[in-house]
Amino acid sequence: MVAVAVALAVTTAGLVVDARATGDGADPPLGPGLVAVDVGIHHSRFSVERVRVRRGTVVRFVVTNDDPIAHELVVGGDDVHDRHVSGSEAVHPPVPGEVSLAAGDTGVTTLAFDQPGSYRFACHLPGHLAYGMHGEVAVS
Ligand SMILES: [Cu+2]
Repeated sequence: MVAVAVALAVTTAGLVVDARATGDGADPPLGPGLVAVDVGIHHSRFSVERVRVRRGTVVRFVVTNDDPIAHELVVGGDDVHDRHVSGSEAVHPPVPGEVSLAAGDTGVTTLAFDQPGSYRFACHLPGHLAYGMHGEVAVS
């Protein structure tokens, strides 16, 4: 099932936790509430493999593309990725959970995770997913 996507007007008021936290490993899961997760892209790899959050967490993905080529970050359930795997959407409008990144660009996308489960983030530009540009958001 798809995560319920909620577009939010994200403010910089002190709601965002340490942007380097991912809730992975020994860290407790992030949330609930609004959290920020920094995701770097370098040599067509995401710097983050797994993000763990509690249900009811709104994740603000701050994505920095260090590469000299374009990338994207699309996050959601299987239905979201099925729609993108054909690559028919070359550039993403401001849809929650989807951001396109030109070379050297930084972008932000925000998605609410209201249901427990395993969601994925990926870059669906041709060949990038197969190269390994994907990760998981685990919602407990
Ligand atoms: Cu890519």
